Amino acid sequence: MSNSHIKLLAEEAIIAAIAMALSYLPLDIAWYQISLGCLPIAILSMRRGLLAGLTSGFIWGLLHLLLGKIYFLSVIQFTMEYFLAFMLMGLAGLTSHSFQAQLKAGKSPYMTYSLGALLGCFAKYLIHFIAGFIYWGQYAPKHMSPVIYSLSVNGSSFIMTSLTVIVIGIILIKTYPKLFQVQP
Ligand code: 218
Repeated sequence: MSNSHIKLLAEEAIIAAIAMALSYLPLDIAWYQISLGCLPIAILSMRRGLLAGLTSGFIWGLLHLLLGKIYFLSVIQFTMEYFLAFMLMGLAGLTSHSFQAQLKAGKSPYMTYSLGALLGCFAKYLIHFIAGFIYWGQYAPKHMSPVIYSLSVNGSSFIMTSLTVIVIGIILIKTYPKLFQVQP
């Protein structure tokens, strides 16, 4: 393994650890949650690209298992929500190339960042939504269909998490753009 590979893997692991620490903040507000750990994964995905984002997201999910911070209803539910969903936050890296090009050219990268962040959050909460109506329906209020229940819980979590990741991310790009660029 080359030096740069080791550096990259260390970065992915550190970002996953920061995301995990943020998962402990009590951000289960009303019936929805803000998953603040999505922010460092989005930043790493912009900085290092799709594969790095997916890897770091996967480690973030793995840390939930190692630290026992999980809800286990079935093996498939668990695999979907703690490996697939967390990993898919790294899809934010799909816009990494354009983001880097815009930063370099001095063009505004905010829309590109926001689109990537939105994609990652959407994919993550789409998996939670699907797991939600298949496995979490028993927790729905009486007379509410599991699909509507899951849509309201995971749909609002998706909106609030995306807004948070986009707003704080844009502030960070404005104030500290170096965070989003690998230094030579
Ligand atoms: C309706 C419903 N309730 C709960 C869950 C489980 N869920 C939702 C979002 C995020 C996470 C990961 C840990 O924060 C989990 C386990 C669901 N999918 N649907």
